[in-house]
Parts: sequence; structure tokens; C-alpha cells
Amino acid sequence: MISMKTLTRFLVLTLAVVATGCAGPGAEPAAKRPNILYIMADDHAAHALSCYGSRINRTPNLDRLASQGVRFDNAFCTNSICTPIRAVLLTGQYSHLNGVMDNSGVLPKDACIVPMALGKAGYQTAHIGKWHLHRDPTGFDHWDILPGQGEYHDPEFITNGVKNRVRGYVTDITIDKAMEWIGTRDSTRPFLLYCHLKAPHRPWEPDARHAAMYEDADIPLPKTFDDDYATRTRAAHLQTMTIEKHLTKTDVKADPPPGLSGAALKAWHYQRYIKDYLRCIASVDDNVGRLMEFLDAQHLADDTVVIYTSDQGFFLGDHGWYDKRFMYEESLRSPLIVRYPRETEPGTVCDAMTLSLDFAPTFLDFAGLEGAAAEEAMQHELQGASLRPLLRGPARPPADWRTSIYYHYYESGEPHTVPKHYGVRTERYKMIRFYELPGGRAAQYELYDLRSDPHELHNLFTGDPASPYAAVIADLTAELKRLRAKYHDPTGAPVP
Ligand SMILES: [Ca+2]
Repeated sequence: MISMKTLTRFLVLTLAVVATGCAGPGAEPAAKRPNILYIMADDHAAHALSCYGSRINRTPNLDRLASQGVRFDNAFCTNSICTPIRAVLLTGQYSHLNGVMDNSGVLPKDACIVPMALGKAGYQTAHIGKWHLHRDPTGFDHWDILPGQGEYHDPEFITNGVKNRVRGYVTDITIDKAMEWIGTRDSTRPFLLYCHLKAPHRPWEPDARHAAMYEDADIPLPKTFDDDYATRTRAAHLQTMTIEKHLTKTDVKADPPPGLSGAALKAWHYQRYIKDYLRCIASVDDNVGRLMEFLDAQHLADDTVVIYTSDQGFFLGDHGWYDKRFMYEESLRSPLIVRYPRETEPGTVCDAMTLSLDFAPTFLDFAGLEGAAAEEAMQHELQGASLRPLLRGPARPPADWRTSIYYHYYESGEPHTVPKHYGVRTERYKMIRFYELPGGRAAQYELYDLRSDPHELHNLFTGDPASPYAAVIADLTAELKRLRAKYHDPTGAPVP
């Protein structure tokens, strides 16, 4: 027997789907809902923000934002690479469900994405900056994107379908465009703005204002710069993303001094790369400060949820690498700062584990759509959880908050040759399974005790049933199976 309420809901839903391809509850004049300003950098590692304890740079504007809101210390991605994370962000689903598994993935045209649901709920929506989903945006009131990876200097944009070139530096321009859109929006309705920065993505081209930073001093080397991968599986030996051998002249922008070799050449590569990376971040930090001043001047700070994050982390010479992809901490972890004065306490630190999946339900939650209503509006299962219960601090997550995370990476080929892998991380342990190694090799595991080995230098995995880690491995294997079932992931070799 179908109740009248259920029937009505079904009819409303069906009509909405027919009309728009994406359901929603219609404009809701309910309690005042906040604006959402989501600022996402590209490849900005958490250990390159001073509020996360950076040893190599200062980020005063981002630090200030963190001091005014919540700093999440365990924010993780689900697949450490650019395009897939953008699809996770918009759909709230893992790569195997949203269809964008690697950087060549195209977001399906009929995908129901967050701006569609928030648009139906009465929000104005815009996407400004890097997009990288290989087709034009859909579902936004306004979009102004960098084609492909975008350019640092005098970049081309596509503004609501029209190509144009803008003189200047990409981070400045992206923030200018964000301010212009906010300044000219319909101020009677809340907004959702995705502001996606190109920086500090490769090839790390700084602007003139920051080009001379760090000129007179070397940046300290990371502790694991000379990791020899002694206890690791084949995967760490096979990759092609080393500071020593795989940075190109475009990356380092000069020929090395004659006669330099070995450790000295590796250190020279590192300095060339990391200084430009940090110079790009200095511009990001300045521009976030500029955007926050603008919000203050527009009297929008109290009613706007400001989020600063990165699509994933990055190796800053850690383990001798640049780039990301691996499930190791530097690449898995993102900075995540949320400020919303009506709900966050200044200076809160939250150590609950969050995932890229959580942004979609969070935005829907702020728009008044929770749980089943959020999934109804999106027309599919949302696999993450709203971060809103974590915002009020001090940091005790709800009793049912996740105690483990699941990760799956797919882009095994060139240019960086990181084999496909999935894994599970708990508060203390991480187990990774490289299930598809070249040459038909059998799958290999790595196990790390993050409490005693935070840099993941000592692989503890063993098949020996008498090992002191046998029980930990059995538990993590069971958890990995449980998570693959929970998230409906049939891709990759099954866990034996
Ligand atoms: Ca990225």
C-alpha cells in the first residue's frame, strides 16, 4: 500500500526529473540559508600551509582563516588525482560509480550534480576557474572555466561557452572573476560558488610579484628525501615521479650548472621545483586574503560558509618524489579549513576523518536537504556525510562517524607509472594492496603503523601467520572487504 505522502513525493520527483534531468524540492523560502564559497587549490599539500605545521613556507591569510573557523587535520581524498576528484566533488560518489576513474575520464552528460540540486533549491550557482572534466559544465547559472589544465600567464577562459583570453596571472584573475560574480549576483538568494584555482599545479609558474621569493636561501629537505624504499613493494620502485630523474626542463626552467651530478643534482632539482611551487602558493595565500577582505566589505562574512581545500595532497620531495597518486599520507591528505561564523567556533581543530565525498552532502545540508531528501534531490546515493555536525567543535565527531576510509587509484600508465591500488586507513594503520603490477606479478601489500611510523618507511606486511601483525592484517582485510561492499566497488581484483 503506497501512502498519499509517498505517492505525492514520487509524482513531484518524477515531474522534476522529466523537466530537468535532476530532481529537487523546488525553491524553498525556509530559514535563511548561507552562501557557500568553495575555494579549491590544485595540488596544495597540507604540509605547505603554516597552520598545518609547514617547515618550508608561511601562509598568513590561510592561517587567519583557520584561526577563525575549523581546521580539519584528517581530510583525505578518495583517488589522488585531479579529474576524478572533481567528479567526486560534484556527484558525492566514488570514481567507480561516477564513471571518472582517471584523468581522461569524462563526467557523464546526464550526471546529476550538486549545482543542479542547489539550483532547484533556490541557490544561484557558479563555477569559476579550473574545471578539467573534459566537457562543458552543466547545471550552473554561470561558468567561467580554464580549458584543460589552464595556463598561468594570460590564460584563456571559456565564459559561458565563449572563448576569451585575459591578460594577467591566473590566480589573480580567478579571484577577480569570483569577486565580480559575487558582486553582481542576485542578492535576494543564497549562492554556491566553486572557485577552483589552477595553482599550485605543475608547471609551477609564479607571478612577477613572488618570483624572487626564497632567492637567497635554500628550502630545507624533507626527512624522507632519500627514502630507498627498502621494505616497500615493487610499486615504489616502478614509479616515474622522482625529483632526481623525472622533472623536465619545463618544470625546473633552467639547465643545471655544469658538472652537477648525484645527490647535488637531485638537491638542485628540488630547490628549483619547490621554490616555484611555494611561490605559486604565496600568490594563492595573498588572493585568499583579498577575497576574504572583499567578503567583509560586502558584509557577507557572517552568512557565507567559506571552505579552503585542495583536490588532493602532493609530495614535496617526500620519498624523493613530486606529484601525488599514491595512498601515502602526503598525497592522500588535503588541507581543509571551514569558516562559518554562525556555526563554527574560532580556532577549532577537528581530527575526524573526512573524505572528498563529504562536500556534496555538506552543501546540500546547508541548502536544507539532508539524508533521504539530499539523495532524492541528487537522484542517487550519496556516499559521504555532511561535515556540518563536525563544525561546532570542540572536535567530538558523532558516534556513527567513520573510523576508517577507503581509497582506490586507477591511473597506472604514463606519465608517472603508479600501479593501480586500493587500501584502507584507520586512525592507526594503513594497508594498501597493489593488485595489478606489471609483468603479471602477484598482488603485493603494504602495511604501516602510522603511530610509530608516520612517514611510512617500514612496511610491516607479512604473510606469516605467526607475525605479531597477523591479527591487524586480518582485521584490515575484513575492513577492506566491508568497505568495498559498502561502497559497491566491484572494480580492481577482489580482496582474497
Ligand atoms: Ca590536483
